[in-house]
Amino acid sequence: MVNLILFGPPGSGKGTQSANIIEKYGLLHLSTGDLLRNEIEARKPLGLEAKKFMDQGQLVPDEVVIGMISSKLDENQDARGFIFDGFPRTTAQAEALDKLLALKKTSISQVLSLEVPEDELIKRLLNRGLTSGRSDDASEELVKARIVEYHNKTAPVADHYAKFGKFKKIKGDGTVESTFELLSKEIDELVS
Ligand code: B4P
Repeated sequence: MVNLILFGPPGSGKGTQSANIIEKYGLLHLSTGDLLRNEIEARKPLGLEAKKFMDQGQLVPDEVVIGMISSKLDENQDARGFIFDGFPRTTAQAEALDKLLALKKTSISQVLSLEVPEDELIKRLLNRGLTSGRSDDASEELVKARIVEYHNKTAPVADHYAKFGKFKKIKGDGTVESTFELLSKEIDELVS
């Protein structure tokens, strides 16, 4: 079983590359951003609570996202592997994920971290905001708040996995296709 974490700041291409990865490798995609947006669209209490944080560029509380991932792992017992996109975003989430996977007698195979300069991240997110209708892409101020949140709370997750030799940086500022080629090289080694 191959379990990947696609890691990186907002706008680094996690969602974009996950779509390519699931198509090529048949892994099950778990994106906490997508799951939260589904809850908001369905006007569920969890979504309405999460929206307060997302609209300010802040992370949603750990217990909310950990609970969501735990349910999804239970619902998909037969998956041949998972790609975690946008999760874990804090060290507490990483520790919880490790425990949930250990209960299923598996673990994270590799963290692939998309490295993109900050000015490119801002450009991409503001560009997406022109058409996505996503409130958290709406202004430069909000986009920058998300990047600050990433540096403060999410970047330490890299050390958590680097300790186990499971963290790998991937150049993410090329085209979607060239970045996918770099990711594929790494994933091919894991699945072979
Ligand atoms: P996410 O949905 O994870 O949002 P994201 O980080 O902006 O997405 P991503 O990085 O996947 O976007 P992509 O580059 O693919 O999270 C949204 C919010 O939900 C968070 O701020 C937080 O509030 C909450 N949340 C989610 N998970 C959480 C958790 N675990 N804990 C707490 N809170 C959580 O796309 C960006 C743009 O770049 C697109 O327009 C794309 O087309 C473009 N792009 C991608 N690759 C490109 C390339 N190579 N060249 C040019 N453009 C490219």
